[in-house]
Amino acid sequence: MYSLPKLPYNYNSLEPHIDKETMMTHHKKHHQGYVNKLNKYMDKIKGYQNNLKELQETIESNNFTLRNNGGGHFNHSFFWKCMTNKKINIDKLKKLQIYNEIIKEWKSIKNFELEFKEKALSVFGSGWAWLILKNGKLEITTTHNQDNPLMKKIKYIKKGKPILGLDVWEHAYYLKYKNKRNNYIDAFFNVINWDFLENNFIN
Ligand code: MN3
Repeated sequence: MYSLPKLPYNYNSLEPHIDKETMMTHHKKHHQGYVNKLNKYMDKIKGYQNNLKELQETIESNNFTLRNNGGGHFNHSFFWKCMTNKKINIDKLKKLQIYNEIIKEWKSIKNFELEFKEKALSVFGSGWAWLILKNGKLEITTTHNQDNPLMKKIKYIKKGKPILGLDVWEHAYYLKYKNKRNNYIDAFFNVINWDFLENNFIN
């Protein structure tokens, strides 16, 4: 069974950038909802373990259940770790391999943020913006709904290893930022967990 991971900080830790109310609803209602639906689905297919034909049919007819809720659980578990309330100082940041790789690709963190923001704003409706590692190179891409760059069988997705992910569903920002996804993305840049990115990049 899948379970809701604990946040690595308190609900109010990311304020003023990401507010407590949004974090609570996002974690306890939205993420929990994906976990519940995923478990319900796993429970359902467990009953079919002795009937392969029925199992196959159930998986195929419930493809979106698995894709949306499995994706939702993975993406949110990843997203919480992309953020932190601990500020990193510039000297330490400059020592990180991910920092130097971003500079190599975009010349400055500002340029990187501009492109990331542009892509995140381009998501129509609900989805995610990602920094991925593809064939040893950093790229920025987006996905719809709860899809992610690890989903191998879905054609439109640019595949790669997620390094950073940003939830741009309205539920991630509407309480504080209303329709201003723009301001939410700027706020997100203040709480990026560079140590987590470094870890994703190296390992
Ligand atoms: Mn979300």
